[in-house]
Amino acid sequence: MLNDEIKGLLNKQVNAEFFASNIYLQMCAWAEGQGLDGAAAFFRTHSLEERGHMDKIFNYMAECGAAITIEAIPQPPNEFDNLMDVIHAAYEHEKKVTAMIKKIAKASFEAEDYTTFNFIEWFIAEQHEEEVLFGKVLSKAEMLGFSGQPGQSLHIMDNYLRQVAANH
Ligand code: OFO
Repeated sequence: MLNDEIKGLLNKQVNAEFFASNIYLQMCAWAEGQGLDGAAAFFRTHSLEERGHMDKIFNYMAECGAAITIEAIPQPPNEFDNLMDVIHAAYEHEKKVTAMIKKIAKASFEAEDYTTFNFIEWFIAEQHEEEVLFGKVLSKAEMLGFSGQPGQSLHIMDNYLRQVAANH
């Protein structure tokens, strides 16, 4: 049985994962428009992953008999200066999600709701993985001296993101 605070936080997270999925889908669309196939594949894969996160929380709430409300999802940002700008925005977004997940962990621990605490641990590990992933992409960009401008490093970054998408 979930308490009201945890129900509220989980419901908020369901909607936040939808939003995250749309953010990455919009980034995918932006990359497609720039002819960056590798980046598009990377963000598409990520968009689907976020949709999977939404499903996971949705199912948990349904199993617990908690009411779920799907809310209006805000429009994601759709204007970016360049690929570097997109990568930074994605990394910042993941950090925000990590803070939300930690809030659920804290609330469930404090409420001695160890079932939810155990459930949300998967997301803590997942957020760590995602922050590491985006951190690696940023390090790669730095290593290449990539500023986001057209040129050989843009081509290398696009290919790198294609490989990451294929192996993730
Ligand atoms: Fe990017 O992990 Fe869910 O939101």
